[in-house]
Amino acid sequence: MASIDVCFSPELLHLYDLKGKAVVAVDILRATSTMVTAFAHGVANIFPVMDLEECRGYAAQGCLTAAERNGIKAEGFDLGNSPFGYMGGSVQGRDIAITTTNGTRAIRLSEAAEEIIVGAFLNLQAVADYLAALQLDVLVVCAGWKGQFNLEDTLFAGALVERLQGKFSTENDSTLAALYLYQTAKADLVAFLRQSSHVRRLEHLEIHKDIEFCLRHDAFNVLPVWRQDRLV
Ligand code: 3SL
Repeated sequence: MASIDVCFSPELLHLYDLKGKAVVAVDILRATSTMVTAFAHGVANIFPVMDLEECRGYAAQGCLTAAERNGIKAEGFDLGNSPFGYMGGSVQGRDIAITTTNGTRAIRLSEAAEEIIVGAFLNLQAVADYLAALQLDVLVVCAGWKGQFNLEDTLFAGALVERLQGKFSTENDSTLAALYLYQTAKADLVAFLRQSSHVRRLEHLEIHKDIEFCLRHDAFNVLPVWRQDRLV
């Protein structure tokens, strides 16, 4: 039986062998939730990049550019990192280059994997179904915050483990920790996360509705997958 494991921060990726594995990259608040929302609203391709300058350069090839640093839209870019910025129809059929503080980094640092898919609560069942069919060993790569552990990405990992129980071996300590955390919190994730550092950080920026939106389960049946240099 294939296994599912959880890497709590991209800084811990050097401890894992990604070869032959499926990585689920996750940054619940908000990068991967925003990417899933963008695909659900008709975006064609997403180029996740690590650096502001590189991102800016994609404008020359017709991409919309999106950038966030420390929770705020970076100046001079078309879009920020709020899922609501990707809903109006203005992104339909477009390619987007995006860089965020942690989420795009988690994706790019996972490139040695056999498959990279982008996960969020918003597409949780689509992720679970894809992995169940694929039957590769899975590593959930939590974006965390500047190298440190965070609660919201770990909760997503736990939710995914819960959906894959019986289909994957779930016996690693990190996998069990994520599962138990999710089972403790799932009755009211918004309340549970009120004390988390990133929710407090974002609340200073008054983006309550982003937080509540990003915690919705199964809103979209889309699955962003990494192909060569982009998510499709
Ligand atoms: O760190 C990231 O990649 C972002 O998702 C952070 S924020 O939610 O936009 O503040």
